Amino acid sequence: MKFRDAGGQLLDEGIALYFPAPHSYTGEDVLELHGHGGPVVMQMLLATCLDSGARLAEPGEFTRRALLEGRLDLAQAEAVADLIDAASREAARCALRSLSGEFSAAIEALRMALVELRALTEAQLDFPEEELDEFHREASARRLVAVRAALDQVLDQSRQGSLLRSGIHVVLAGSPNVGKSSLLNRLAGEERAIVTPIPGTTRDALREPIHIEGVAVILVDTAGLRTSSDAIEQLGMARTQQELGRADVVLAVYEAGSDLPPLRNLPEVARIEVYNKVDLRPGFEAPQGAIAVSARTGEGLAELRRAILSAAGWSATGESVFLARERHLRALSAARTHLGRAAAEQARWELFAEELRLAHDHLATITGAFSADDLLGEIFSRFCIGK
Ligand SMILES: Nc1nc2c(ncn2[C@@H]2O[C@H](COP(=O)(O)OP(=O)(O)OP(=O)(O)O)[C@@H](O)[C@H]2O)c(=O)[nH]1
Ligand SMILES: [Mg+2]
Repeated sequence: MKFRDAGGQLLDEGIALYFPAPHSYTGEDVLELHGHGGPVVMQMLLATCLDSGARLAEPGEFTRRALLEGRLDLAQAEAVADLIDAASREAARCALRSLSGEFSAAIEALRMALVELRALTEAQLDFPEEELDEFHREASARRLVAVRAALDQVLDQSRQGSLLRSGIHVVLAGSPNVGKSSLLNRLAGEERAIVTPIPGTTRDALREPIHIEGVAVILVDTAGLRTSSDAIEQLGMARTQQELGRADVVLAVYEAGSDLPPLRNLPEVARIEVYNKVDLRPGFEAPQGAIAVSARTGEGLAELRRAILSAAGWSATGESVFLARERHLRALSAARTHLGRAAAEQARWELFAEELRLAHDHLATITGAFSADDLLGEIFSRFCIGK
């Protein structure tokens, strides 16, 4: 059809699609105009709509409306933003699964199990003198064990998924000249970092996003650690320490066959010991658990890639991973803590019931069954404009 402005002037030709409620994304009446695109024509079309009384959507407004109309729950709404922001194939796949409601269903199943357990418990509170007391206690203890196991599983799947959201931070650390920058270049498949035979080449931390088996990994090359009086090098080493503080996995890089002292003061995170330059040491055997590689020939790199994923806790089962947000992880952990307390309070029925209630409330915040308005505002303000 032809798009014209208020004066009848032709703007563009395109399609107008009408979605009557409730068969639209938001569940309301929606009219979509599809033009030819191009910034100028689009701007004119938009200006004409605005002049006729429309207004621009706020960030996340469509999804917010969909939520308020009950088309999506909170976890699904967040999955929309995750899908748009997905930085890797795996992340996009997981976001889509959350959007289709898989994560919400898992949370809902936990919540329902808790509701049943609570119903059983509260009934006991009303009739404390009943004879069946002991029987009920045992039944609820059994149910609690099952709910805790199910929650642990969801938490585990969510922790894995949270790695997909943010990408796995892998920091290369080691003495100068062991080949950290060369390894980064090899893993990235590009000459990103400067490599020279001069110890102390890298002065600043360098980040390089890569993918390993479809999983986003952020490699960080750092200044080699040694005692140095060079002011720039010292600043560089301070950055190395900062980066180490954010690492999910540390690659402690050594030179094969040289007896450099082991790295000290590494953070308490997963670590892989890497012996580089094995091409110079034929027959070199890496110590137990360490990996021998050559940035020059590429030897050992496939093994190193696999080791990075497994050290980060990524298992390639893929299918059952939830793209959880920090908020979800916190709620799940809080629920877990309360269930743990409930297990310890089985002799005191009122406290047991109260802990169950608290666990239930935390779970409910994930899908938004009882969410406060400010939480909604916080979530939607991070959306890209419109959607
Ligand atoms: N033969 C051989 N040489 C390597 C290998 N990896 C790195 N080198 C050489 O070792 C020297 C130092 O490499 P870099 O990658 O700059 O080492 P670095 O650990 O980043 O050093 P700094 O930035 O100074 O801390 C360069 O001359 C590289 O060509 C390897 O696997 N085999
Ligand atoms: Mg370097």
